[in-house]
Amino acid sequence: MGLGYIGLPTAIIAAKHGIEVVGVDVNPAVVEMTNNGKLHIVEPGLETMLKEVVDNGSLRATSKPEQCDTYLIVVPTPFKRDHEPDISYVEAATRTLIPLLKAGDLYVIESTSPVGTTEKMADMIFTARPDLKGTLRIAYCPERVLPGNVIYELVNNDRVIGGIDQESTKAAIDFYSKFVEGTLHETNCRTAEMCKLTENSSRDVQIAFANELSLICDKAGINVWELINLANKHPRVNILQPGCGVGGHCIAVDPYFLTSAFPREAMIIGKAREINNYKAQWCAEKVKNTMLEFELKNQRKPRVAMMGLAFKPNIDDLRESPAKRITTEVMQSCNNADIMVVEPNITEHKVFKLTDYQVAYEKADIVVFLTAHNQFKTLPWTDEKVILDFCGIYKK
Ligand code: SAJ
Repeated sequence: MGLGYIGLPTAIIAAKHGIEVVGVDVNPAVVEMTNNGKLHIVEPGLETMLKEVVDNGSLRATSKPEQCDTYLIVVPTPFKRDHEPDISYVEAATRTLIPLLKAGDLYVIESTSPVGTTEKMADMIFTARPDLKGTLRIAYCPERVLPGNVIYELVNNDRVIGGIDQESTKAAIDFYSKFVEGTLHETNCRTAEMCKLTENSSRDVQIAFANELSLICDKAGINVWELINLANKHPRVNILQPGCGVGGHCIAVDPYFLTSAFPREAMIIGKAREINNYKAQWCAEKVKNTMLEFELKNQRKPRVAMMGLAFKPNIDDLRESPAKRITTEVMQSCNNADIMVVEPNITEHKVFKLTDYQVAYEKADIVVFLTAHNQFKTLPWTDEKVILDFCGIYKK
């Protein structure tokens, strides 16, 4: 249920391993493209596999769920304005399945969800279908694949599998063992839900620590890249890399599932979110101040290259990207300054006019590195330009 960044690769991999898969999505374009063997997401090597499983009939996409034996809920769980988690897609998908469920079926939620969601869905199902009590297996199994490496990680990553009871956990283990070679770790559904939130919140906190160091070092006149490199020489220290903020649909989102459910207890987790969001504002201010200083010194407005829009290096995904937010803010704050926008991983953008990265670098007086794309690392450092390196291109 859901053929997005996770659901579609999961459907394809399961079909590749001999499981007959019906892929359900509310978006008719996704259904049509999938049945035509065309990917609607970017994932290396996946389209060949899609064509294979569609051609041999082991994967079929449709907009209406059909009676199966195992149901995976892989729909989005965004959050609302005030960072309240929104599980309405999980509820809606579950509701459409209730009439189809039969004794012995397996129902698994994969979507990142607030602690307690699986039990909530179990209550909803058993209230509508008391006949299924004790025979329907219900579990939670989060995914942890890295976009761009999904095929390998879906098969090889360990998985955490938590049922509402022992039989459910076992049934889910039996299912995933058909295509997962990583170790399948048994637990209960609340712990499995919490594990996903813990993994991503821990990363957000670690990144916040690195970003906080970058603020301190900027004020202290210390090269933060050199500092972190030296501190990490300690055998048990592993400080992550500062950036221009934290983007994407995961690390920047999942911690709110904990701060909204446990506002008094999730203190570091909440503060880390504030720091990572503040870092993007701090970068935007830095760019604007640097532009003003240039104008005062040179009696003309600077030509500025904003290098990178994607939310992390070497991908084309701009979702929740701090680089995009910073670029927008800088462009809005300085009329008729010459701002060149660079993103080598996309060819066009409906809002930004894109400039080739080498052309922008040559023409710019101020070069702002926002996303550490590999192409940028080939650009030579020069004292002729003002370089703001927020993502460690040169580590100077
Ligand atoms: N970032 C930094 N400094 C770092 C590392 C990352 O600023 O040292 C930034 C990145 O630029 C990006 C954001 O953090 O804006 C998130 O980057 P990421 O490398 O965590 O990538 P995601 O969000 O695509 O993937 C994460 C992964 N989770 C963990 O590493 C714990 C992935 O395994 C999860 O499956 C994914 O979230 C998810 O779907 O939950």
